[in-house]
Amino acid sequence: MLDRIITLDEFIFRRQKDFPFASGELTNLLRDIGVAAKIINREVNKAGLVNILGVAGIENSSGDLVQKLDVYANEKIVDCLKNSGECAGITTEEMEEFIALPGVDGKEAKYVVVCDPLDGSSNIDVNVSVGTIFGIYRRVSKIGEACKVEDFLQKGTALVAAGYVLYGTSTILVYTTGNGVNGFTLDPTIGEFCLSHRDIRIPARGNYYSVNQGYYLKFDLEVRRYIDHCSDLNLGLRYIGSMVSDVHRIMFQGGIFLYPNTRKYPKGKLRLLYECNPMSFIVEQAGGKAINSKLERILDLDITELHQRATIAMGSPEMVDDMQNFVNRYSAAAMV
Ligand code: FDP
Repeated sequence: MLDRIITLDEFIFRRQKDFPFASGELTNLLRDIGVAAKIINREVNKAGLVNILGVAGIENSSGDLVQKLDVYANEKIVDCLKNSGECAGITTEEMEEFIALPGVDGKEAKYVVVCDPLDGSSNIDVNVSVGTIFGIYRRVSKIGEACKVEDFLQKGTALVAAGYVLYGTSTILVYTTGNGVNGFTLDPTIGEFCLSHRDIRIPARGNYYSVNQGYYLKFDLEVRRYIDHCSDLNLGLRYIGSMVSDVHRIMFQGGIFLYPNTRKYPKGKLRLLYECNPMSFIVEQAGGKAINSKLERILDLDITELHQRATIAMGSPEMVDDMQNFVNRYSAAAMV
């Protein structure tokens, strides 16, 4: 039980004081992302009214053009970071190229942000949970000059902070700065994210596995055998089809989330920069594991393109180890 309400801003500020040389820039940046999350949350909550307010791409009754929510979420994140002055550049899953942001009031920023503004967006029209994922890197190019693509093409191990916001039955923001994972639930009555889940730890095992089993026949043999094993163990299948929601469940109840290669997506579907790396950083910080189908640690993968895809298996550490054993065993068998 928490004895009194601690807001996200207060928590971030307190944590800053734990780092003697912290300048407050990361603190401000995290706070700005929290503000963007509240704005997106407001719009996500109105999504069901879309038939009343107007259909995306068409003018609503007030004469405003109604936007698709993922486009809206992208704009809001970019706007919040543009005005913050703490961000040298941003790249998102929605944009072809990154944007370099100019300094504000003569101050040059040292961080860049990567973001999937609305993950699981195919779920919006049917009122199923969606999320926002973000990651923060320290730029590697010279501060004072426009940021470069190299600032974004950094391995997951270089992440300074990462988080996600889940717009579910309640809205929750979960983040890490590499020192544990904490969750904050939005209290709509006061408009604040309040500390609700301190030091989240993923259970070593869980009772569910999460994969799009509709693609079963398109998976490699070793993945199919692992899925059979999960079924043999009587594990339940849970697949929302929104990565943030599926991984969030695993953060608390344990389990494994898989998005392997398929014939349609030979390199995997999910994006390394916007989805796999930030979520893997969070999962590892909570005691979990995240690897790809070649059994490489996600956070160690080289990244050469902003929109690079990756395969992924993440979640409870012992379940990821099991999956690893299956891959080793059956891929060796396939080579004989
Ligand atoms: P979406 O396409 O709806 O945005 O990366 C996007 C993602 O959703 C993940 O959130 C989700 O886990 C996955 O794709 C769902 O893909 P499938 O429909 O192919 O299972």
